[in-house]
Amino acid sequence: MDDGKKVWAPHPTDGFIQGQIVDITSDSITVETFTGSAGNKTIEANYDRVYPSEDDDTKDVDDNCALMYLNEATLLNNVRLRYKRDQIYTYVANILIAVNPYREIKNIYCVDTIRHYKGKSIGVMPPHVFAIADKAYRDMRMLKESQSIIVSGEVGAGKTESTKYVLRYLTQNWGSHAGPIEERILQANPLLEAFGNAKTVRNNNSSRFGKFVEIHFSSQGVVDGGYISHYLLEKSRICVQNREERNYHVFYQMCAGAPAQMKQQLRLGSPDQFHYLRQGCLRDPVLDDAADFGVTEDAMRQLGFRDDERRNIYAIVAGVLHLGNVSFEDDEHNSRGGSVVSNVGSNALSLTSAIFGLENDELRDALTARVMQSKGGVKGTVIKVPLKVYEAMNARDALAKAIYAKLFDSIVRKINDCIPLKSSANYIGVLDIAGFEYFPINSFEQFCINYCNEKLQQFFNERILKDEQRLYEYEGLGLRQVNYSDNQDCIDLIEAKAVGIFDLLDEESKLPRPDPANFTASVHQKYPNHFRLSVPRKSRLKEHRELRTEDGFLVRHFAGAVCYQTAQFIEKNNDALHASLAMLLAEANNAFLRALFTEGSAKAASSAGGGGGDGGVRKGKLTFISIGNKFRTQLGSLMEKLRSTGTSFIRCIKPNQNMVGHKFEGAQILSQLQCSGMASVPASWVREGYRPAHQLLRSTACTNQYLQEARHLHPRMFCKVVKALFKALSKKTFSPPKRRRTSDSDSRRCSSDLESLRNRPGDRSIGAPAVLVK
Ligand code: AOV
Ligand code: MG
Repeated sequence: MDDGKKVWAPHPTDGFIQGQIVDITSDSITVETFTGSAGNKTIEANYDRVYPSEDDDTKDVDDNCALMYLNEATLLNNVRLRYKRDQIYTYVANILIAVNPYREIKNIYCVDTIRHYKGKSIGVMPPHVFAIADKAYRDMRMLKESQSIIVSGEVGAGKTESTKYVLRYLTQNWGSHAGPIEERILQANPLLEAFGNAKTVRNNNSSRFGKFVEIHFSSQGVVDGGYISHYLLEKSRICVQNREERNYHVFYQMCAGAPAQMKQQLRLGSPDQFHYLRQGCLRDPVLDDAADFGVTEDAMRQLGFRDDERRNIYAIVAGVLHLGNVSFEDDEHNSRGGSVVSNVGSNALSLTSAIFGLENDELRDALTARVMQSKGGVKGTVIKVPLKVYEAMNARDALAKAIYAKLFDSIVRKINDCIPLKSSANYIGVLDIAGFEYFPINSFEQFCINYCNEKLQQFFNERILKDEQRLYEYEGLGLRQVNYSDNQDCIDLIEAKAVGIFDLLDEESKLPRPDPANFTASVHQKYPNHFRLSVPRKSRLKEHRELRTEDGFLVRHFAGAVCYQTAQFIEKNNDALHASLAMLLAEANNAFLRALFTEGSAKAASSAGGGGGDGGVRKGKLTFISIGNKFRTQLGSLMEKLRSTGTSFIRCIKPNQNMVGHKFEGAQILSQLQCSGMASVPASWVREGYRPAHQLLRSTACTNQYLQEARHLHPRMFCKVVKALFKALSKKTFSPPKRRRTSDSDSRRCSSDLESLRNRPGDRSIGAPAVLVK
């Protein structure tokens, strides 16, 4: 590096800051920053954290690979320049970076724009989610292979919005024109969001479930139906929310927007009348609950939900709210303790019974006593054990959660019935899961969500970074390993059979008296020196004095360390409803409710059992169904599915924590780019002073320039590069690689991957070559 040349030095808030080198010692570089005339600051940094800057650092490029210097700092600067110019999308080769603008940008999603992107290769038009959707479609048609588009990013980064644009693009361009099927596929979104999204402190429309939406196409390439799979709705939210958060949107929508007659019939008032809503915040300034009720209602109508079906759904939602108002007090007439429904609660109890079609007395009994088989005496004798107030409240909450979750399942089932596949040659699936998240206190929900994000990150590594590596090998350049952080160890820690955290949790749950502290201790015992796991941070615990070290653990995820409080892991992991409540529901007069449990439970039992046979464990009258186990199985088959498709990636970036436009928090964004692997690929190219020939060949225009630049390489490297380039040029394409000494399946996969690269439909990446930087 020349003295006086512009460089990027690390900066705690901006990520990188520009300056010039003023001193170099044996282990660090001192950079004087350009912060204006008054008092230039100096920064001392490690060699490998100071990067060369582009000569013209005000010029942005569509594809980051077109930069002269490919490194984290120029990547960040490029994304920053573009964000300032309202260009929220940037490529890194075929991967799309999407920065959430947190405001409307004119015309970027309009019908005309959709039309302009149709049939265009990546790089022809400015970067866009539409271009990624189009590529998926062209790949699907050309390779006759199903495709998936994986949208990832942390909470609030814009995954759900991007997903909707992708679906809109696909349905609008290749709709059937014959039926309303594509309209229905789109309408599934507002409906799912009403029931499965909620305001959290990180996103006021946060998805509290994951989904994989498949659009199926006929052999003519026309939309022919859809299918939605959903993953793990967050159930705790139905009964409890943080003070600044809310329950699922639909509750507030009904309170605000339901027609007067429905409100009267279901006894709905303002949200503050309901215990399940009162704990959180009641209103969100951005959301219009009354208007959104209309949106939900329209969505159901357009999907083809009949009047009675909609009425049934609303009734269940209202029933859950009334159930939450059933309160208890100590039973003074019972010397053995126990509880009774309080005076205030009894009105709620009768409303709930009326809506659910239950006998008032039976519901009350089921909430305040537990049916058990007697231990001594005649075998099979059933006794009633009275419940304490807090136990009765738990029973009530468990019932509410079970009912709402089953309702959600049934809505997804119903949507799928409304978008049936007539035929399916191939599909394009879009994956939108809840993003990596951490709160001051994190529980089982965050644990599952973050585990899911680990799995996706691994898939990305596998698809992009490992493939990249294979190409290096194939081009015969003997490069060092592509540097990315393998997270297999973290995944094993969580999901490994018998010794992973999920199985340790199940182990404890199956005991007669499961104890969270035992579970936590068993985790720490199993992994005393695991890099990914440690005791919770002390500082974190100080803020919440009720926590002790043995009450949780800390996991170092790919996207950051998260402290989990394990107090409720055991109950949250158990999906089984207490026998007396389950029996009650199976006999409800409300046929819709009854069906939720008779149809749903059979399904749940079978899918949970699929996870290795230990999904359901008989424990007296109470069945234990492990949510963690079920989720692991579901994700396993999702990954299988993704591996069998071609994939495109959209990496969403959250620009700031305030959820506002025009605010670019460099350091936060840099960390997201690093975590998502976006900084890895180009960084390794730069380190080696080499850009793979396959990148270059997408645009022959830059081959000459490349050779010019390659002169700067070490002669031995130069020879290799030229050889690889000529080899590739003479064949115009790649031929399958030489057989490596790998397992059979591995090499088969490798050659089929290269095959698909070779056949990649004319995507052109406008890449100029990199130069050797050090
Ligand atoms: P997420 O899906 O990634 O979070 P969303 O897609 O819900 O995030 O985006 C959060 C908010 O950002 C939206 O409600 C919009 O206000 C805004 N937003 C996102 N993308 C755009 C865009 N392209 N244009 C304008 N505004 C946008 V989570 O589901 O919480 O992980 O669990
Ligand atoms: Mg979302």
